[in-house]
Amino acid sequence: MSIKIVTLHFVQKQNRMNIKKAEFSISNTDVAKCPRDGRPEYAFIGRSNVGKSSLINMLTGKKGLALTSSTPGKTQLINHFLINDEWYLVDLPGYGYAQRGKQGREKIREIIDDYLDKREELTCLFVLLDCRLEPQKIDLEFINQLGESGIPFAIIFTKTDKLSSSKLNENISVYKDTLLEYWEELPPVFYTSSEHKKGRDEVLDYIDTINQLLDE
Ligand SMILES: Nc1nc2c(ncn2[C@@H]2O[C@H](COP(=O)(O)OP(=O)(O)OP(=O)(O)O)[C@@H](O)[C@H]2O)c(=O)[nH]1
Ligand SMILES: [Mg+2]
Repeated sequence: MSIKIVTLHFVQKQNRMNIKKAEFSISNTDVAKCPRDGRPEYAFIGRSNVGKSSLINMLTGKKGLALTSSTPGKTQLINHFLINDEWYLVDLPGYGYAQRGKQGREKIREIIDDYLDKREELTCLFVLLDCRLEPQKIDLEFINQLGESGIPFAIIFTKTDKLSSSKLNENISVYKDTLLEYWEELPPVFYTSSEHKKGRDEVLDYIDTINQLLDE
């Protein structure tokens, strides 16, 4: 099976985005109650504990903006953060957390699927993958589903501070080969460490370039 994915590929301009303002906007489980101002938004998804909330704090430079925890299952709502009064970062609950039980997992999955299905403002979804792990079935299935529903996405490998550069390269190469078994091409890929503030400029510049294209 070869799925054609929708990605936003372009030559990135070297403009450094400046986060002048980052503020919490609203949290809810109901996509109909998300902000209705039409601003573009960029959401973070991935398995529980992969580092979504930490990444939002690292990108915005505000440590306590999104709540984080060493225990999986911390984020349970759709959280909107307004950036520079112009666009949103969205922290989503993680999928696949076993301790939540089948019912709990299904409820979270419904919130996520509803958001992905209905939220027209979603401009790019960043799928976070823990760089230490081999390709996980749940992540591959999730990404396949994005391909089928035509949602533009990019991949972020998180927690890169936890691996040596040789092990990191090895893991990422295995991951890319696995992705290419399913897809014709790779989406944009980023490498981050919230601990070492790595990958910040690359992710923010990518968002900035898309925002500028939307303004044209
Ligand atoms: N070493 C290291 N630890 C990280 C990094 N990012 C996150 N963590 C840690 O991983 C744990 C989970 O981080 P969160 O940001 O809460 O993860 P999440 O994906 O938002 O989790 P849920 O909200 O439960 O879905 C915390 O203990 C973080 O300190 C990173 O880049 N490096
Ligand atoms: Mg979280």
